Amino acid sequence: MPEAATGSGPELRAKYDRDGYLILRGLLDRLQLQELREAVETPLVQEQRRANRRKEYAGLSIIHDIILLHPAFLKLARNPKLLEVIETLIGANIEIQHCKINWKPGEEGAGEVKWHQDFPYLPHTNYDLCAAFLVLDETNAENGCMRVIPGSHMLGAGGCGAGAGRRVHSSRADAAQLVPESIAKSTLRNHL
Ligand SMILES: O=C(O)CCC(=O)C(=O)O
Repeated sequence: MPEAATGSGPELRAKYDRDGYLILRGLLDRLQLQELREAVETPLVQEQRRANRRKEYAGLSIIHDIILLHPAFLKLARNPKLLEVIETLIGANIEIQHCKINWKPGEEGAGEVKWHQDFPYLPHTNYDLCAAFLVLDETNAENGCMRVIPGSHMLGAGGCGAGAGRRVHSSRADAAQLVPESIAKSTLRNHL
């Protein structure tokens, strides 16, 4: 299991600036998680999941603007503990830029999301953005956890390949092999 980040606000901020991500545990309690797990099982959400299955990603299904579909997700977006951490990282006056839920089949190669950076998808004039990623199911290397390359945000945004710079050039993605096994197995994001 990967090491969770702990410490004061400035310590969390320093770790985030250095590595490009933080792993936090216990932000939500059991009941809050249960509420979200029940929300994803509701007919409305499941109907959208089936409708949005993406053939080109071998079964990955994405519902954008999930906070508009079920109030449990809006409640999550307003969770004071979550907002407190985000404020520590990027400052106050937080706005949602977008939100979504991803379903990945838990089989090898199914629903694979390739190495990429988010920033070129959401060009902004500064870097006061962060992605909050919550895992609702157990996730590990075998069932396709998201992975990150610690510190690779320092390579810069969009400079990672020919063309739009959204997908990462394979030589950069090879850097994934440098990620310590303990991190690679457990980190949540497949991001540079
Ligand atoms: O779930 C994953 O493996 C990656 C998801 C992701 O990177 C994204 O949605 O931007």
